[in-house]
Amino acid sequence: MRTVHSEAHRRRAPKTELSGGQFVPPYECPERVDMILTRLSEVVLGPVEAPIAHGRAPLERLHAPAYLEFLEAAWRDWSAEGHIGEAIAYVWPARRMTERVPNSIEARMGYFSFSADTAIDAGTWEAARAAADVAITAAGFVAGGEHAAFALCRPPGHHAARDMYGGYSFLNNAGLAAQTLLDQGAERIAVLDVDFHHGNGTQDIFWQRDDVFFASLHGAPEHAFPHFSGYSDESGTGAGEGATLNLPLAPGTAWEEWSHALATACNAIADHGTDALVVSLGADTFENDPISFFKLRSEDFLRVGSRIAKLGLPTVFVLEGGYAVDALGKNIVNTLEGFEAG
Ligand code: Q9C
Ligand code: ZN
Repeated sequence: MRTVHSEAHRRRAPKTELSGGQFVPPYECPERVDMILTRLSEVVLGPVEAPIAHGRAPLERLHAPAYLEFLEAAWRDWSAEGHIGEAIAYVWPARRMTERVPNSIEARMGYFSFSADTAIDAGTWEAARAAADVAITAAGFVAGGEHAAFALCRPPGHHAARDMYGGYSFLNNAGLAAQTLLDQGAERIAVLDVDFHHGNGTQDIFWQRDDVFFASLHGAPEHAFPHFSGYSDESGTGAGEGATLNLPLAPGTAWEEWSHALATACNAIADHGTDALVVSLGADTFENDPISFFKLRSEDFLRVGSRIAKLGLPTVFVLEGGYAVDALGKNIVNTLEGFEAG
């Protein structure tokens, strides 16, 4: 399969992440992509190619224009206040407070986000746009007849909702891939989210739609970020009723139980009758991931790929999380190799 990748991801290199009451070097770092590129160069998977720039129009299919305007201007507006540190939200419109859209940057940071882990720096918008172009380009390959493609993108996307960033995500790369497949002729798409965390953003974007079936395996919200979504009773609404499937799993979940949930998700996708598949591919399910609590081993990722291949669907893999950086190349590429081996 072909891989799409842009060096512009390096423009996102914040120095800070608020974690455990301290500022730490961000888990979601440029070296993650280096590890995957190195592993890709060691195996025979296919070429690595640059994305096509698609501009703003595809972003506006899924994200609110006011949100995109906010993201584009956030660093400039924050810097203009004379702040020394990176742009981090710290006040949100919580219960019973007003939801009117504010003008001041410190209020807009909270209005357009849901978590404080994600700092915005000078290159964030440029990198997020390049990641979206990577995902859209990879989806275009599959829409054009390729059996599969890998969008090697960062920052990740599955936490990005219609008008909120957080969880290291700004633009919903997997959602953009799904919308691209629909716009180029598919009638029904499934998004299978195997990242450790719940894909709250993807769920939000497709919540009321029946043309994108969303299935997610993730750490149960009682114990895991983003905490306020991903319960098993969240199943969509309106036309989208039944088109969302959440499979929350307990701390310590290892291959046997995790793979059972994967089979449940894959069977639901098969039953739904979709034309193509988008996989939100995170490897933070790995046993040594520093911020997660599942226990998958590196060899298990081969089996993840081969189980997904059994669906027999044209497939776009979109990189999400995975923070055990030294093992990330192996774990991600194992998934792709397992898929290619069938
Ligand atoms: N103390 C993705 O994997 N912060 N995002 C966790 C732990 C958020 C993960 C804080 C983790 C977001 C794409
Ligand atoms: Zn994750």
